[in-house]
Amino acid sequence: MTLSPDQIATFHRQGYLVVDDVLDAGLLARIETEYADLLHDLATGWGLPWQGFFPTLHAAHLAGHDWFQPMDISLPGDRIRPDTPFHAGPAVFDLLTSPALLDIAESLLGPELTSTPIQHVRIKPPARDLAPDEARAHVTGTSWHQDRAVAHAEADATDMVTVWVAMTDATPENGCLVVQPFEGAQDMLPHCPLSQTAIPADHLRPGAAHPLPVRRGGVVLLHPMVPHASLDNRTDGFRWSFDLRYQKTGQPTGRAHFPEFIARSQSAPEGELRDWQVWRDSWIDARAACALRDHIPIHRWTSDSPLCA
Ligand SMILES: O=C(O)CCC(=O)C(=O)O
Ligand SMILES: [Fe+2]
Repeated sequence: MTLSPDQIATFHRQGYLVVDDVLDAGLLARIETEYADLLHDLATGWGLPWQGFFPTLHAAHLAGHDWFQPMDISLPGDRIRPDTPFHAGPAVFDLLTSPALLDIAESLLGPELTSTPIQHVRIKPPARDLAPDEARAHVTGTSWHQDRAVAHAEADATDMVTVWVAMTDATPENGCLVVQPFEGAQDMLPHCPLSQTAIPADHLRPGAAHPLPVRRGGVVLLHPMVPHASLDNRTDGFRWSFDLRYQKTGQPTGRAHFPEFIARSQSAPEGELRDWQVWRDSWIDARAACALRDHIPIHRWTSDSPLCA
């Protein structure tokens, strides 16, 4: 799905764009099946009966199992071990390389597209079931930030877009995204390493937060400089999304210790990655390399700024 000139202009003016009905039902179903198979195996290991995807995930969560990292499509920002689990399967690879998403990314970035390794799944349980100290932005609400700010500074000039994919309807009740729309040029704001890396409230415009509900199969596009957060999930169900990122090939991703790949190339199509197992193996290799070296912080912010007191 190509973006119209109006949509492209709106994206640059606001810093975000909601696009409905992007992904076809077949791909969504294959992703669900892949995640159900994954959770089925995890549940077997934990001695939990299979009750269907969300009920089993709920039971695993209440029983205190670490279900998030084995389901994520990236390695963690903290210490990586030789056996840190993650998920890289064929249906997720089909999502990363889906023509529908690449056409959107090409509309904004041109025809030489790299899939960046800054990508996650977020399957968020009801907030009432979270531990009081749960801080992970992949499990609970996400604090205000700019995506530019949570990559390394070497990528500050990279042409990049975040593509946030709704696997379930996202609503203000279940924890959809909220943005602070651009009002002219947007600087990088300070971020503080609080329980999450977050923009201090006095650097945000009061009352500017704008919720972005989107139906299953739709996407939200975020400019790397747009401040955004997500709401708490105040429903009884799970809120499921993926956030993926595409950029112009040849620029730094801002997370060089994780693997990127060429998702589309007009000039050299033979360089496009087409084999999901090669993609999975690139993450396995990155894990082995990271496990052997000192931990690499995933962003630049430290708590000694006066703003963070
Ligand atoms: O889904 C969320 O909670 C936050 C997502 C986000 O910050 C992003 O996609 O960049
Ligand atoms: Fe973000």
